[in-house]
Amino acid sequence: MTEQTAPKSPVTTEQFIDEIKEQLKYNQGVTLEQATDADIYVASSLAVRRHLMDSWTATQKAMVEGNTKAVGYLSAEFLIGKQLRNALLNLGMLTEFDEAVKTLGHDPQLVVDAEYEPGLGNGGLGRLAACYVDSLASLGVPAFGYGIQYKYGIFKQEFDAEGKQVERPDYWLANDEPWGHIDYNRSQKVSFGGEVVEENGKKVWKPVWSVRAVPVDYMVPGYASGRVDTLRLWSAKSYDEFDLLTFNKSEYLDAVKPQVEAENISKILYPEDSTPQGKRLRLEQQYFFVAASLHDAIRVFYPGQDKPDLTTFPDKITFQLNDTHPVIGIPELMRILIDEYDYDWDTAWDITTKTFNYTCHTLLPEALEVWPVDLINELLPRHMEIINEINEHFLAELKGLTRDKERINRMRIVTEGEHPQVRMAYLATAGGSHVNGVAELHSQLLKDVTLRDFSDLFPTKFTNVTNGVTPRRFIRLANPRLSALITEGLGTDKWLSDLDLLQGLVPLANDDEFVKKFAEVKHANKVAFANFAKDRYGFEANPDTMFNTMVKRLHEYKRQSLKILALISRYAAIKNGTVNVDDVLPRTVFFGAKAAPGYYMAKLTIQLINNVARVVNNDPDVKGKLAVHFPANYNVRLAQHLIPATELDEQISQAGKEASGTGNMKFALNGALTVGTLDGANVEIRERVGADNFFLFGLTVDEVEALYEEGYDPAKYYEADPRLKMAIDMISSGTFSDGDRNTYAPLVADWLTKDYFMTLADFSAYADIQYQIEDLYRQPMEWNRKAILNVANTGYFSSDRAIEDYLERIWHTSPLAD
Ligand code: 26Y
Repeated sequence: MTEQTAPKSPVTTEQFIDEIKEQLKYNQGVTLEQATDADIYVASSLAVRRHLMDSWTATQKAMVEGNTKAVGYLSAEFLIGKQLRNALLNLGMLTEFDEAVKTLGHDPQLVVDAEYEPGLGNGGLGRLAACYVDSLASLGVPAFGYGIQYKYGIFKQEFDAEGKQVERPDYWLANDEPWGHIDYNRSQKVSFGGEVVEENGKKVWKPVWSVRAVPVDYMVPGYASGRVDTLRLWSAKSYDEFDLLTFNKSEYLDAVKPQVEAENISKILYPEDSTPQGKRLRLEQQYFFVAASLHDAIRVFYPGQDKPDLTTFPDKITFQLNDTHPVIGIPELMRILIDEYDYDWDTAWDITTKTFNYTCHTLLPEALEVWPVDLINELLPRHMEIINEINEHFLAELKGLTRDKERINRMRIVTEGEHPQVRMAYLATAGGSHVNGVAELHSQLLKDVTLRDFSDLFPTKFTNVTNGVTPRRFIRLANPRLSALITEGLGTDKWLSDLDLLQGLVPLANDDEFVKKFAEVKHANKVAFANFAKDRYGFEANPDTMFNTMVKRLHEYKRQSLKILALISRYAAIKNGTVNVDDVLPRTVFFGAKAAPGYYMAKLTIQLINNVARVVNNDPDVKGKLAVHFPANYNVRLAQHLIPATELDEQISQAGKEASGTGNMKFALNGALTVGTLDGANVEIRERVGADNFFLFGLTVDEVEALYEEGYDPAKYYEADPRLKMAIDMISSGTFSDGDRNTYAPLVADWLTKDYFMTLADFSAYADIQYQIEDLYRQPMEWNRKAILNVANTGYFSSDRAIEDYLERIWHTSPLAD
């Protein structure tokens, strides 16, 4: 990426004041005296949006007329976070905004706080999609993010009096939403159900119900690139016509039901993170947004053409499938080409396979989506025919490549048997040009294990693109103090568009003055977080203790249980005098995690963490030494506050289970040290920051495999390490359940008898490394030197670099010329 200095504001403060006033008057119809913080938020957002408009239309024009291929990022989730400050940053208007709002008598922070965060994603995959559209725009690559504007985003998490998770609906659209523009004039019709008939030797799909997909456009401003891309999120609206319906039967009500309920399609985000269930509505959602997006792209790139030459489609746009969720796009494009535009099979297949690429985000076999053939038949009968035909063609192709019948059978896209299913990951691999994993280790395991047969026969399809995160939101906006220090240290702010420049900080890790300034920044961030936490959550966090954080979805493989067991064991050791309280390094532990509503073990773990926090925080014996806080409803906003204040970050998943992780990158870039396993992108982070500057522990992938092979017995570890035994016994004795011995029995039973993710096997190594961590923390200069080296050496994990890798390895396209 060509480095850019910060953009210059298109307006003066005075002009911006006038623009805000104008919006208040002509859009909202309120006087300045009446205006609340929320009014000022809406007015300034609308004013800012206007400044993006010219670049947005220019970018689209250049895209359609230009000679560079666009990118279509198809994703069921975009966890974009709040928009206002990000837009201000990318336009160079942060200062003008602050000044204008103050002049108007409001507090800029309260105005920004009035924005309601859109929760249109579950976690890593959704946030990654948001970082990627940011980087596409910042690099000047023409792009569409295509997804769904869910009416209800990820549930709001609360905790009840017992510390259990309670889910509340997140009706974010009940608030003013100035960023999304609903474009009723560019809607698409998406149909479902019915049957396939033959007419004049041609297959014709006669669906029975339809839904209107209405685009809601969000502008995606590039940082200092002058380009603004589009995030187009589809919203489902009912048609009031029933003309499609063939209800000559008495089943009128049954027939119209899906039509009447069509708007349900975009009503709610599935709150699962990696355990797909065969849900009809989810398949409807997937087809809904993918079909609308493909038709939209044809409309955009072949305006006004009845019979466009779609053999050029792959030169116009390349579609990235963000996990298997949009994979139904492969048979849909085939259907469009064959049924709607009369192409023959081979031509259609050639266009389709050139158009799509697939990113896999998991290693857990149970997380790979499969759809029952019966369900697809019912909702999308023509697609099922096409999938069957793809399967037949693919099996024929395989026969030309290998004589190994078993292998061919393993690779079937449509399984055999009484309840046949479609394996979406296989369909994606067969139907696209490239398949990538999201970190080196993950991509290797995909090739060696998950998609091994495919990689053996189609080795050139497979590649890696290690994930990345946007430095604009996660350094500049989240951590202005560190940003200023980096700019001071490097003598330029160009690092925001070329994160490799952070390397220039390496020598400063030996400059005591700089290290002290860095330490001051971290401390100021801790104080700021403590204030935020007091204000927002009502708890006191002592900034003079180590801030130690574990934030991510709650999942057994991520092993929040390892963290809580180690914490309990430390607490127990103080309580029974095994450890002298004066020798304990004061530590404040923060958790943030949502559990899928139906995930029993995860929810029980949340309850345990909350109750450990309650007991520990109220115990005078450990006061000032150990505190645990679990703010509810971890989201992008909380991430932006907590990450800059964190000194020690936990990335402790079982090796071979976390595809990449992206929180790990955000923490390292903000100067936290990581305690972690050799999993996902941790491996690459450690390589780059240096083994001395990373706290590594735990089994490796190979050791995990070997242990499964020999027969894993967790009870052995419980007996062998008294620290572990003490912790588990303390839970069993009812310490964290008011004396009730049964509350956590299912967790304890699982640890002692199954422990699939080997928490117990890694416990001792994890408990041991705490001594190293604490020794280092007692030498603040040394700790901070290492923290600086983490910042300096992790520029690679910018999403700009990731997008450049996609451009080169997968998309084969480039930024628009000026
Ligand atoms: C099928 C449906 C229920 C579903 C919904 C969401 C399945 C999966 C997901 C989300 C998966 C996810 O967030 N995966 C994470 O993707 C990140 C970005 O690549 C990785 O860093 C992280 O390791 C991976 O768990």
